[in-house]
Amino acid sequence: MADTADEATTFLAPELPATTAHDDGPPAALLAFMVTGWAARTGLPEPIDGLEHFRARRAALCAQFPGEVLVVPTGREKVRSNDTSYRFRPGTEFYYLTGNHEPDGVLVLSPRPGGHDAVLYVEANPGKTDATFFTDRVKGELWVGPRLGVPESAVRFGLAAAARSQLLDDLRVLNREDEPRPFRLLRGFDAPLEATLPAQPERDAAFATALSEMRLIKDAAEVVELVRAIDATQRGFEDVVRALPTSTTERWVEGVFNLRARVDGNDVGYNTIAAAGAHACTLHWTSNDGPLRPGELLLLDAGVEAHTLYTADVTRTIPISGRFSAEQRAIYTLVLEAQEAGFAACRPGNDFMEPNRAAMRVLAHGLERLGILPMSADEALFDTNQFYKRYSLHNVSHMLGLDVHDCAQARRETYKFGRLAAGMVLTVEPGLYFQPDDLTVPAPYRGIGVRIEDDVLITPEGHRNLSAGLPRTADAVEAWMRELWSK
Ligand SMILES: [Mn+2]
Repeated sequence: MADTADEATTFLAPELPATTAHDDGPPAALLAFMVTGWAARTGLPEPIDGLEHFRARRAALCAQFPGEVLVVPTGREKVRSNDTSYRFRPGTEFYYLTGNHEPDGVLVLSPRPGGHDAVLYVEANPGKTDATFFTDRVKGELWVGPRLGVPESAVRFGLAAAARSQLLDDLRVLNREDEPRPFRLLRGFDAPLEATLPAQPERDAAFATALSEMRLIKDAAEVVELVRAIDATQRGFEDVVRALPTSTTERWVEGVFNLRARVDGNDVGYNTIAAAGAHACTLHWTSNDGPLRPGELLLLDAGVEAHTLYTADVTRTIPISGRFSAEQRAIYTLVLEAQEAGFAACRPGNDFMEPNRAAMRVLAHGLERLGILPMSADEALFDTNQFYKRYSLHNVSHMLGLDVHDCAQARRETYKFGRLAAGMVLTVEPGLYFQPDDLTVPAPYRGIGVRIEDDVLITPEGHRNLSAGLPRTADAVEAWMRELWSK
């Protein structure tokens, strides 16, 4: 990182420590020199693609809350250590309604007769005649690149824009004591803003729920972006297979996949799970610090997040040396059969949980057939037993979209106990995991973990597997690896 003169203590955000230990402020003469002699900025940016989709989403939200002020912040940069931050990722709800990627923004929808006015509050770009461009290492243009600015944001995102520094005054005007207006705030993103508004947990939770539930059905533009993320993810999986003969660690696998995510998308949608051997039995193994051993399986659960922040969520379990052993193949084939049963239950009108029930029936009977289940499948499936879960551990579906576990604030009656409908996108991801120390499992199967995960769009006729470009059967996986290795 750059490490030159600044006046850090004056301009740093309060949550960041000063850097005066290694960095003194610039002399006044230098500052006066720095703010002169710059060409004027010219021109306005192009509007983002699909403005009409963002506008339609705002209108759909406002229609649910007539007469109320709606406040949706995107969040702020978070400190990783000392004075360095995590890479910023916009708040899902804010992005869904605006298309804006910058930190610190707040969308305010305020009621007027017949609807709402939208104002996007953004960090202003003071330009290079203001010394902060040079002295503010958190927001200064010379440190982190230019902010879009207020008039530019209005054009780019197709709505009225104002400086973030005006936000609190404007909210006070909207919320006058003699004429208070009901308002809703999306909490959890912007602590300084939250501190200025009275707590109203139930009303704000209902607002978060509405924002989650409106994302249950994806519009056409969202499906296009999910397909884009999934296609990039497929390329990432191919990269990993190509690199496998010379890869020796899980960390290498993670790096290969994540390179693709950063090149073809914004980032990974969640921390890559590169789990070799018995690590696959840890559901969210993200340390990825183990070796790759010939003869073992590699479970890769990874997704590219597109530039538009929609993410894929795909898992393949592949034999590191290119061929499944007999035991590995038996378990793999059973998980695949369970996934097929799950797919078959993916159609409009079915319960959200029906793919799960279908997959679990297949798993339980298959485990009985293989002599792994220490009781009958019927006994294991009995609702008050659910013994099969010792080996299957998790349900097979969750919604997918801007968040990998999308629509998480939706009510149970609309999500888990709701019905599938055309336009929903969900995963189908059965798995079997035999812990290496599980004495109920025959020894040859211990330490085997298999998950197969695809991303499915519910269509009026049934479903479409959006990640069908990656092979799924054991034979097809082996053939795919051979083919990639022969090139
Ligand atoms: Mn998943």
